[in-house]
Amino acid sequence: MLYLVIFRDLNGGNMKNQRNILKTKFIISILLISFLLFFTISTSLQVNAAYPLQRNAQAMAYDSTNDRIIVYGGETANTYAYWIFDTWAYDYNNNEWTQMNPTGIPYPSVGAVMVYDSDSDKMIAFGGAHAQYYTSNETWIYDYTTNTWYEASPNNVPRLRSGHAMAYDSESDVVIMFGGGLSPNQNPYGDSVVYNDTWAYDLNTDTWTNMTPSVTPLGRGAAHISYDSESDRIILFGGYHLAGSPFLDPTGECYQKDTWAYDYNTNTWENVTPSINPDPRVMHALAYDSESDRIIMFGGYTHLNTEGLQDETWAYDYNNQTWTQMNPAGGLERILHQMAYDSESDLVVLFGGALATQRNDYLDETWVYDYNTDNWTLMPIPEVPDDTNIFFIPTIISLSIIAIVIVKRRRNS
Ligand SMILES: [Ca+2]
Ligand SMILES: [Ca+2]
Ligand SMILES: [Ca+2]
Ligand SMILES: [Ca+2]
Repeated sequence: MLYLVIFRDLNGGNMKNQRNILKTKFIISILLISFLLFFTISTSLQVNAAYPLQRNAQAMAYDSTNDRIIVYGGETANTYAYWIFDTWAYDYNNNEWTQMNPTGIPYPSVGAVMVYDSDSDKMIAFGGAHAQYYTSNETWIYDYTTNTWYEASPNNVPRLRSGHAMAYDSESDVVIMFGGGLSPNQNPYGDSVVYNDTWAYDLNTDTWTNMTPSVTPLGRGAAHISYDSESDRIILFGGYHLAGSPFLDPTGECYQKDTWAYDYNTNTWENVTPSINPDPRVMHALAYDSESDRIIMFGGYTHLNTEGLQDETWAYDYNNQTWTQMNPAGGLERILHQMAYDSESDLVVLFGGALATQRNDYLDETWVYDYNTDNWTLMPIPEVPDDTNIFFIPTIISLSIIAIVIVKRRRNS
């Protein structure tokens, strides 16, 4: 409406000033059109997507206060140029992804691990890589309610790493981190050293503590841990022990199939020895279904399978120390995906991952797993929100006006 008001005022001029008026109209129209086009394009780029880009090695966790799955970063193609730094929130109840465009953006993008601190209602992310040759030991905090990322400044920080594992012990209100590694050039895709250190982070005091338990699992990267709240134990499975890319192990000896349970209260790792073990694997994901009291494990990579990629679903019960292979419909094999348990909906949500070891076939699918019915469901692709193109009509109107102005100007000259 602004340009209509301006044009009405300008029309008060006499015939002498007609050319100047037309010139002014022309300039104003150009300015308005440029602004609207710019706004339309930039707005579309930000919100046009109804769901996140395909990716792997992203960070993901469930915010139980707000009933949202939060996803941050990752890589959307297999080169450093395609690392992404966006934050998304997924609401399973409405199958709705929202791009958050938060204040503050963490630098670590690929391989940062994020967990939800339910006591503080904050996401806590650690490590990962900024870019080629820059592995991180930064601690970043995300608050969904204020839509803000900020970097914490703890005094005592763990070494630089990626490929580590993290989980939140809600009974003790601490984040537990185990292992990971670092390559000499800080390339996140293959480690030359792997760690076996256990750390605890307390957000309330902004303190990392090296726990130095007397017995620890073998050092490893690409493992996963998850917290069993009923038993108050952190459960670890898999990972690779030897340095180097996990894809380059010809014998598979570095792949682990041991199950460990960590109790923060006693600072004790227990080597659980279930009678049945899943095959050794790396780059899988774990999530704890608190309603069913089971750790759910899905996917990953193992040399024992000729194709390498796994589509197995397993459930671990710490109380009985048993792994049970589930039998849902298959075909979702992948690596470097992430999973989080939506406790309000009683479902494990899976997002992203890759379909090839060269990570050249990336996924943008959202799946949910219901342990009670042993069923994976592919969520329908969400539609682009209707209000995305709210600037489309004003742009068309502006284009029409400028066309009329140009025609009039030519007739009058
Ligand atoms: Ca505890
Ligand atoms: Ca349990
Ligand atoms: Ca359940
Ligand atoms: Ca939900």
